[in-house]
Amino acid sequence: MVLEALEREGVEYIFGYPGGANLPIYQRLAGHPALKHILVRHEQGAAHMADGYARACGKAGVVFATSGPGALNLVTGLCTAYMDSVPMVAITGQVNSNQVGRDAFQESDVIGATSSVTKHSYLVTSIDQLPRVVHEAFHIATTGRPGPVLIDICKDVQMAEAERVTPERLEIPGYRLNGHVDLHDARIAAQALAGAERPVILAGHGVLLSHAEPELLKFAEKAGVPVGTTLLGIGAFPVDHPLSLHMTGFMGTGWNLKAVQNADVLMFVGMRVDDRVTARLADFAPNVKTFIHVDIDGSEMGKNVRPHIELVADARLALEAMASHVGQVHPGRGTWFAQIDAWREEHPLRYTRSNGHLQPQDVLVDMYRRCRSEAIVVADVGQNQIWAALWWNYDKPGLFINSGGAGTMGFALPAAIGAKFGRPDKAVWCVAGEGGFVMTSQELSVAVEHQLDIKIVLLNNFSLGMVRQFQDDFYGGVRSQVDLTHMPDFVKLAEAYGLPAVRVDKLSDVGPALDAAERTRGPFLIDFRIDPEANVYPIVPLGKSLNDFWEAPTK
Ligand SMILES: Cc1ncc(C[n+]2csc(CCOP(=O)(O)OP(=O)(O)O)c2C)c(N)n1
Repeated sequence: MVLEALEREGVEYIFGYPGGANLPIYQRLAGHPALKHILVRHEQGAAHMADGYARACGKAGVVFATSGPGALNLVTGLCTAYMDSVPMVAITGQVNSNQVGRDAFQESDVIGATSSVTKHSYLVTSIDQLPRVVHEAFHIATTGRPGPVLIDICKDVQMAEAERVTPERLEIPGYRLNGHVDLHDARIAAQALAGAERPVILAGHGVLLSHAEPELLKFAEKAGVPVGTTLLGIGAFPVDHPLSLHMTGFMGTGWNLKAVQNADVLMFVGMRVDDRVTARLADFAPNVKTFIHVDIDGSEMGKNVRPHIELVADARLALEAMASHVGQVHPGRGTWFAQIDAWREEHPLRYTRSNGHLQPQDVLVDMYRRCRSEAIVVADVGQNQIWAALWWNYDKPGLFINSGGAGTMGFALPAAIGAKFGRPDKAVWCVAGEGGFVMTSQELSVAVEHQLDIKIVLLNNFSLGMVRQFQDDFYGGVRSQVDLTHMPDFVKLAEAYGLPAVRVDKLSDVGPALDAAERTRGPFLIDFRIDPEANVYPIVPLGKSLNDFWEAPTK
């Protein structure tokens, strides 16, 4: 019943790992050839693969794990998906229903351990609940604000027999979807932005999830409003568009932060306005008279910044409604654009080029030039993530995948593998620091086993770079436990797993190494040994306001 329900949901891939408590399901897998099972090397890898798959192709990612340690290994991956609103269905095996709560072998309270990082969860103790809960889980995971749903199925239920009764309609008590846009509020919001002297829109992941990019572009152009994105919202608005403010937040561009801090009307769309966006909340956007918030999740309204106008709605529908009610655009708009241009000139993105070391930007700019706005780039967490976010003019949606909310090191490699399964037609590049890479590097076996065409770009700075930078910049230069000089030889490591790899430590070798990666079919790894002192800029010092951002040194 479980596997048939997955087939009916159109599932193609399951990322999973077997064990005692889910063996009955695994025994039937061979009878369902439409379901392709990818055997991971660690359950965390399965969750990130399902996550990368879902982000790349838009369908829910599916995960299998056994009870106890198997299921608990999913927690970080579930949290990563939950924080970034990624649709996922995780099906875990549980001990027999009459053994629950009796410390049976490999028993753990998986529902309890995961309830704060799942959108919903089910403990299935009776065959009568199947296959209904599987269909409900997909419905909940993929509708409204998407998220992971966990189904914990007792082993005796997996072995029970019953007549299959597929529900014709899903009725989930308390689960209401808001498909309605309040046109009055949409008009007021549109007119507030169009009529403002210094308006700004910030767009988040919700714009990508609702495929609202064309509506956002149309509204912004019609109302003449500059648009910035969050880290997760990258791709929601073309970075090379004249109205683009690029990335916002505490590692955002200088001209974006200046615009936000001087705006008089500010709209958030499809985002939760977290501390990474606001920095010191008391000083956030102090000149704004009207905050507007558009989000499908009503619980986001006023969670961090209280809006004057709320639109609890799907971003695409809301922006579409707003675009037809723009009205008069403020005559002083040209002055606002000129001011933003001046800030762009005054605070450009820049980096040190001539200290004899390979710079991460040297690598990324060449890599991105080859991607030609077509490849999917999956970044890990840390400095590599922010460099990968800032050093390319993303002009299309869905090409940048990263763990923005949870900031999960170890995300990139398995998520890149999942992304490649989800979008086999796309080139997939994985960008990671060596610290995060080794957290899930066992999944290289999966890439090799399936000869996945993914290119792994290690930005190896011999340290936990982002933490090292924080210690240098904000903790008086006291470096504590950030040294990663004792790491494997990554070329040999790759060879041990069965994929080709090269090491690069000078600029002239960057191009040839990327050429080799592009020429090679299947996985390829490049260990770029970059400047160990390279830092991420701009950056807002911890606890400070967006006004206080630091820029890269000029030399
Ligand atoms: C699982 C996990 N543990 C710890 C952290 C805290 N953390 C954030 S960035 C970072 C350093 C990452 O180092 P590396 O992977 O080498 O990337 P770099 O910053 O050097 O690019 C750490 C330890 C985290 N985000 N995730």
